[in-house]
Amino acid sequence: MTPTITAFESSPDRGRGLARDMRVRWALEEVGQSYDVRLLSFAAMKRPAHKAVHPFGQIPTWEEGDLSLFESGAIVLHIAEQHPGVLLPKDANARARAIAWMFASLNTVEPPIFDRSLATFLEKDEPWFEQRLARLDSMIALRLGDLSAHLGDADWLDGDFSAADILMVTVLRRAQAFGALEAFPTLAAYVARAEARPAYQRAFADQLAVFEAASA
Ligand code: GTB
Repeated sequence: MTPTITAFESSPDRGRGLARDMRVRWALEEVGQSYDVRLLSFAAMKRPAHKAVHPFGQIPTWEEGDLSLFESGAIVLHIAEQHPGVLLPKDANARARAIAWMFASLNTVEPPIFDRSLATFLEKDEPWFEQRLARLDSMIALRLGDLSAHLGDADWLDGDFSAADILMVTVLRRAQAFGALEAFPTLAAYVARAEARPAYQRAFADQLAVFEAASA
């Protein structure tokens, strides 16, 4: 059965692949699974029909047969589990480590990066904005410094390319959009290596085509 995911009808990122459907599209391309996309306006996301699938009225979601899922990390994990050995190692310990990196991407690295993006358009008129920005920037630099040290000369986070790299790279691309990778060439090279993957490029082209069609 072909799964259906949801995405923005017209992404506010103007086709830069920064919304979280990108990580789901990329995972699907890596495992060679075709999929359908249901595009949603902001209004449609908040309607009961979509909130029955996503309790918080957001994208992305996943529907396949009688399974519906929300949370991009859970969806990427589900895709990886359906294709053993492609996006998660078969070895139990290596698999556990890859899953730890999936959580690290979403729980440890993404929060200050996402908060900074949000702050720059929701809080920029607040009197404490500059202090908040400085605090977020230093937290981001701390996380990126440790991540860069972990990566070192390795191509991927832990052995072979995995679902963890999909999540981490999509998080880092968000940081790259505001220049935070300039001080971390190891991470910029890691992102470039991932972006060179054919599966990434197909996913990127597909989400860009949605934006271009919407703005034509
Ligand atoms: N934790 C959830 C997950 O990982 O799936 C978070 C989902 C989420 O934040 N979805 C966002 C959404 O639906 C889209 S991705 N927002 C609409 C709403 O909450 O009403 C976040 C996003 C939005 C825009 C950009 N951008 O323009 O650059 C980047 C990322």
